[in-house]
Amino acid sequence: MSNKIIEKAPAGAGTELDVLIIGAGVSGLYQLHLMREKGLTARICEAGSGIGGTWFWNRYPGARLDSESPSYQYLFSEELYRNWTWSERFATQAEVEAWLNYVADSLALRQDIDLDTAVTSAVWDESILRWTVQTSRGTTLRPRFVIACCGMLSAPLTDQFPGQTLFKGQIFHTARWPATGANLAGKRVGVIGTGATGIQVVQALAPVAGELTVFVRTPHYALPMQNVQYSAVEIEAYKSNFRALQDQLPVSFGGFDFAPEYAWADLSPEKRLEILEACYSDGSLKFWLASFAELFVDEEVNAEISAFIRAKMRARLNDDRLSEILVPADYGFGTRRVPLENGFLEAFLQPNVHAVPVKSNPIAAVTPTGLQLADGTVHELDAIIMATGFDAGTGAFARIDFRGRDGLSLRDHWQKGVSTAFGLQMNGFPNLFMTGAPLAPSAALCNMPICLQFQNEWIADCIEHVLENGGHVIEPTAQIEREWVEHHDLVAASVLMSKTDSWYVGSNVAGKPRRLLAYAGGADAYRTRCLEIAESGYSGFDIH
Ligand code: N01
Repeated sequence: MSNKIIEKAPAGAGTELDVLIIGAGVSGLYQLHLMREKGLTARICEAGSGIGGTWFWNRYPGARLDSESPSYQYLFSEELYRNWTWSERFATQAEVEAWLNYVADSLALRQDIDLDTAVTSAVWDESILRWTVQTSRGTTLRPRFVIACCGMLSAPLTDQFPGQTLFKGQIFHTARWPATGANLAGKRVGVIGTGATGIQVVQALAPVAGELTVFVRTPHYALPMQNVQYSAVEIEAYKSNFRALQDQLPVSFGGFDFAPEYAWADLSPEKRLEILEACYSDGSLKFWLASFAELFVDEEVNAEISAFIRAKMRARLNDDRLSEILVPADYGFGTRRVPLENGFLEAFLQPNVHAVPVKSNPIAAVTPTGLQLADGTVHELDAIIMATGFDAGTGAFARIDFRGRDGLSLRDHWQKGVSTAFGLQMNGFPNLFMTGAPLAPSAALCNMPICLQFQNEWIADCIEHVLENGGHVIEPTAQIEREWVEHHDLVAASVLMSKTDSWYVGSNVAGKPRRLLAYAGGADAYRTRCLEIAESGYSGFDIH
């Protein structure tokens, strides 16, 4: 069966485009498809040398999905869905990257994608009602609309320690992993960071590295993944479920096909435990997102569920010293992004894997031969892996020099406080749209493709509306942006994750104003609000 859904599509070459899309990841690819469907000329500028966004850049050992493959999907075409076959429940980075290349080929998108082309600046020109966009290739484009699909987690925190350039061995950030791979077999490898990325790296490298030393500042709750290779029967079963996913996921709280079924307060302690055990055994994000909704808002419930996970972790480790380093003690389960793991804790039981606590004795510098801690201890290493995370939400947008009306700088705008209207637009930046940006569920409190698709579709319909009604420019009013930020903050104040330090609130970047980056009121409520705006003729948005 042919993978081609669209045999021919209009080329968007030329400098005076209708739409410039930044980024060829999950979001940008679909946005390009939608723009073509609307009959608009559009191109993607992509900084990477391949398609896939996050799934192109994050090719570190062990990288894989922790949403289930069949629901980490585009839902607009059953043919597209059925013609790709996932081999396992939680697919590897390589498989997700291959899938996105399949999508690009099936929709004939490549002809309108410029790889190795980073957008460096975008300046609004009021005299011609267009953006002037400069790229790293020295080209200039003049689109009417810019849609920044830059990614929520794509500005890696690379330069973190004094002396990094002096290191004589190899030094990597996980989000800039070399396409040719890295030969770490038998080497002395240091891993900095135990977030979702560090966890995947550690469990992948424990059997490979000669000595693996893991520098742990804040331990993460470990939730075991139950991965399975799909049989032919299971493949047909998940493919046959497409219509149900299409109906349910977009209107769900978090873009997943599970939701909490019971309230904690209604159940006996025995029944609560039974549900926790069942969700735990499922080996998916269900334990976090669909056991008990109260864990996000109620400190007592959260404390009990945190204690449940801690006990599981301690039992797995069966080692007081390791438990002290690796079991979280000072924040509640689910108040940081919960990753799934597969043998992460057990890796530390191997003789070649060492946990080094660095909270009270922090990493002070990289030396030519290793890492030095504040107390002067040096760990000699052949390779250092920085799983140190990202300037999330704002970072990928702010590294582009966006200048809105009257030269307003996006960087300056956000330095005072991260603010958007629905994570889709900002006052002062006409005809600039964003996906995966702060103050929307797609800022990582959601199964990303599901929430991104909704934003892509809303933007496409919005641009169509503007043009069909003879408009040239759309921009949210300062008032509707303020109202959305106030509503966002009200919801954020009710969830415990606002109180815990993590990239969710920007506390991992020095000087970043604190605000919960993702809208926590649910993808379903967000969708309803955005659709109301569209149905009202975009009230709160100035169109002229
Ligand atoms: O980044 P992180 P990540 N000294 O910020 C530590 C998604 N994702 O790349 O917590 C010592 O979570 C830092 O310590 P602390 C997912 O949404 C998805 O792991 O700041 N340590 C922390 O341990 C995830 O949440 C998948 O005290 C330092 C780590 O580095 C998001 O990406 C897989 C340090 C950073 O953790 C980001 O995850 C992977 C220092 N100076 C990622 N500086 C999937 O499975 C930082 N750290 C789909």
